[in-house]
This record gives sequence, C-alpha cells and structure tokens, in this order.
Amino acid sequence: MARMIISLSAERARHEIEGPDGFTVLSGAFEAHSPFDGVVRTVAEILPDAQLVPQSADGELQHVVRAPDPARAPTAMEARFPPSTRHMELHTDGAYLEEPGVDYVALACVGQGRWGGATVLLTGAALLEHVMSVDQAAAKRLVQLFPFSALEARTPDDIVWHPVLTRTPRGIEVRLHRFRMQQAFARAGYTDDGAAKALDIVGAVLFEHANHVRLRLAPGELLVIDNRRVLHGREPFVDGDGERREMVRVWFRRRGRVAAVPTER
Ligand SMILES: O=C(O)CCC(=O)C(=O)O
Repeated sequence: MARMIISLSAERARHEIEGPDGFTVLSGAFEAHSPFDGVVRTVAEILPDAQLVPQSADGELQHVVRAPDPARAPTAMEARFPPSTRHMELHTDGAYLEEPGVDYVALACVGQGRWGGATVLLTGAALLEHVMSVDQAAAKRLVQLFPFSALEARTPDDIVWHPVLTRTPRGIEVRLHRFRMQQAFARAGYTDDGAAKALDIVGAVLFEHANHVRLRLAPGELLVIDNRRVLHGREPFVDGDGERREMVRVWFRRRGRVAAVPTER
C-alpha cells in the first residue's frame, strides 16, 4: 500500500522539489523500523538521478538527529557533533564541502517530541529579497566568495570558498552555515567588514520568522528539500515519556553533477 501512494505522488513530489518551493512532504514513504531503506527507495523513485552522499569520513549514509541520551553510547557522528535539543539556525547541509556537495536533504520523521521541534524553511530567493530590502550593499556582498570551515578543520587549507548566493538557471542557489563561516573567518585570519556585516544582516533575516515556511512533521512523514535553493532549520524541542523526536537525515547528490567552481576570492 505504501508503495502505491508513493508511485502516484512521485511526479507531483518531483515538481514540488524542482518548483519555487523547493521541497515536498510525503506520507507512507518509509516504515518506522527501517526508515533509511524507505527513504532511499522513495527518493530513487522521485529523483532517479540522485545518489547517496556519505555524511562523514567514516562513510555514514544516515544520521539520526535526536536528543542527547546519557544511557546510549554515542555514534561516531554524535561524538563529533554532540546532539542537542536546541534551536538550529537556518542553514544548508554540507556547506563546508568542496563541490559537488549535497543536492537534496531527506528528513524522515520517525518520532516527534512533546513540544516544539518544528522544521523551518526559507528559500535563497526569499533570503536575497529580504537582505535587499534592508541593505543593498550586503546583498551584493553575498554573491561574492565567503570562507566555510568544517568543524574538524585544523588548518586554513581546510577552508572552502563559495558565494552565499548564486544566480543560476534554476533560480537563486544558497550556501549558508553562519557558525561554520564565522569559524572560518577566525581560522583563516580573514577580516572583511563588508562580509561580516552582510552575515549579521543575514542573521537578523533568519531570526525574523514572518516569511518562513514552518511545519511540524508528523511521525511517518518524509521531507525532501532542495538543499541548493532552500535553507532548513528547526525550533527547539522537549521530549516526553514515549514522545521522542527522531529524524533520520539522508543526503543525496545528482549523479554526474558538475559544479561551477568559483575561482576568485
Ligand atoms: O532536527 C532537524 O529537524 C533538522 C536538523 C538539521 O537541520 C540538520 O541535521 O541539518
């Protein structure tokens, strides 16, 4: 039954992901006991040229986003990125990766907490529009290169340079992770008042929730996001007895994607 629901909606889902909203939400796409398998099967049906992208040097193909639990041994990924129940600012995944990065992020909602935990989305086009309305110079700075740093980076060579906003035939592409960018500023000894101010304005826009899409996924729902054009984040959450928020995150890339690699700094 679940398979039939997916087949009927695959084309609509593809249109939604590739359309101006840049995301879709599906039901019946996975079973709670094996979410990863369902996510892979469903995404292959919607986006046939998508392939899995490892999320760590250890080759982990899925990451479970959930509250910290002292009774459970942390996974390798959790040891590096300790889980939290806090607010997660709007960002794109893999922002610090060399091209080709992450084209699609799938979040399978296996469980929701007692309170909070809504997912927040904002398109790069909407971000550009908001920043333009506040400060045109900042908007212009965002199409130039910024440094991004992986959390594990040890040397300035680990820094990747990329614009925050890029005009493409598909629309405005966005790459953003303010924490990793500010960290890169420090690591590279990079000072640029215009860039720092542009990032501060971006932060203010991200904080302003009026124009964001906000959805609280229900257990069993699958969100697929165009990670090139849409930022995602989440509101803080609190688990209850038997109400545990659990999102299985899987990354995909379009097969044969060739990136326009920026050459200027
Ligand atoms: O907790 C969530 O819903 C999403 C977490 C997130 O933004 C991420 O893992 O990149």
